[in-house]
Amino acid sequence: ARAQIGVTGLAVMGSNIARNFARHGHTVALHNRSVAKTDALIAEHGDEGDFVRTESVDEFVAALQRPRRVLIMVKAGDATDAVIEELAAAMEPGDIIIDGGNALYTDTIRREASLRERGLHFVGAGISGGEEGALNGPSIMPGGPKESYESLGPLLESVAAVVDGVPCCTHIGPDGAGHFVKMVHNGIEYADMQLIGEAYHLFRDALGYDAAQIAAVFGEWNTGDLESYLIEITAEVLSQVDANTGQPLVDVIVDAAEQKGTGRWTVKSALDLGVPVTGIAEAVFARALSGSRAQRQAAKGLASGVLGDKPTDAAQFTEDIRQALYASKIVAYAQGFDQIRAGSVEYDWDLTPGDMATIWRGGCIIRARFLNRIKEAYDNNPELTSLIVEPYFKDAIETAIDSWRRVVVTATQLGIPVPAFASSLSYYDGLRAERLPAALTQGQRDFFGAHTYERTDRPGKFHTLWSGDRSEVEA
Ligand code: NBP
Repeated sequence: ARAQIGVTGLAVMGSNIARNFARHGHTVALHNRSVAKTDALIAEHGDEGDFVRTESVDEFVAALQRPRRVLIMVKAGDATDAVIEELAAAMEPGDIIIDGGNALYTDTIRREASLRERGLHFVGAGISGGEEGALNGPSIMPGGPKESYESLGPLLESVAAVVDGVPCCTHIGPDGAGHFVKMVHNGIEYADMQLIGEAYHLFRDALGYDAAQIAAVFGEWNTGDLESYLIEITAEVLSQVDANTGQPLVDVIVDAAEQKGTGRWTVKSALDLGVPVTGIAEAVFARALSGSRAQRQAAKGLASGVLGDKPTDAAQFTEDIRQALYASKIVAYAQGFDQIRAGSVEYDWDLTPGDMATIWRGGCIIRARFLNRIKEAYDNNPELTSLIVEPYFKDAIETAIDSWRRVVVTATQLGIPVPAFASSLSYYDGLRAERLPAALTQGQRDFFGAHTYERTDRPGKFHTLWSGDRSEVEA
């Protein structure tokens, strides 16, 4: 047995990460359900490093040095359970199974518990960066037992992206912690993409810019505070011209966004945890709305009730959109980090939020200059209550606030939907409000359900005898 790591599941992600390991000098055992993918990988890239071709699971497991380390990169869900079962039957106590797929973190918790009983280590590792990241350096979020990271960490860190000499990989926390933070990462990615989409919509419909003009603005933005992978690829997508029609490609793509489910998972988890991730939720719903073809067809031609004119100062409105995007992005991250903290408490994971900011700086889809600021914020104060009160972000929002409001007002007057910009602003206004209408909600709840309320002037729980003499009693 000579392989340091085995990879099973050699579709695009698995084969790229196997090549990444091999390019870093590791001997990699290869396995796939259908041997054709294994052979294709060896035929096309066998010269990139030392690969061990295997056909059966037994042969695959026998090719590995102990403790054996196997990375599973198959379709998330039932396939993962099937592969784990086959591997576990062939492996021995102390061996490590890593699931690098997009597993739901509760599945990871279940799998970890069941494999622990059998003496095997199970590491649910979130891997971000798509196929390019898998090959050239992804951001890796491994959970599972801390001991397994001792043997696994150096191997994973050797293939991860590196920023300022720091690998974008660290032990996140026990059992499902790695897949949980990967899920929240994907939720933030949804919010970020939606915000960029809303900015594009405003350029198109409020300023009348064509795709090439908008691409130029995003290209320019990518040299400043907004510098990020998503802004960069936005400029590239908007610049692409369709070979068939000569039109900008974006103008011939059907405007119905699909989703694979990680954004939805993030919102479901946030609902359970009671964390208001409004930006992520609006992003998930905006995709759903775009795909509501029957309703959109039926709603065509409904009254627009447009008030006011399009902005006349394009330079000013462009800067307003940039500021609104930045402020809303701060809110989306603040909400995501709140969810990470809440998950940590709920599952007793003892997560360090600053670690996420560090390992998301490179390799992953949401990599951005901005994450350095979040890392600094958590370095300065690991117990930070919310990103929006940290001095740098507080100042950034103060600078942006007028622009942010102008963008939401203008969009509303023109009938351009901006659910993520608007809900992020409402979240901000909600958090900073002196008095929220929740007092009235509590009164209503007490009226119809005797749910009680607290008072501003003395401790305790109280109930008004609404159907009696309306005097107040202590509950
Ligand atoms: P896919 O998600 O398309 O899965 C294809 C692989 O799963 C093939 O190797 C296939 O084997 C194997 N497989 C299936 Br399907 N059912 C199986 C079963 N019952 N037993 C054994 N093997 C089975 O591959 P991918 O796009 O490379 O993604 C791999 C994982 O990485 C997924 O969990 C994905 O969510 C995650 N991920 C993907 C990206 C991305 O950008 N694509 C990014 C981050 C994470 P076969 O060749 O024999 O059919």
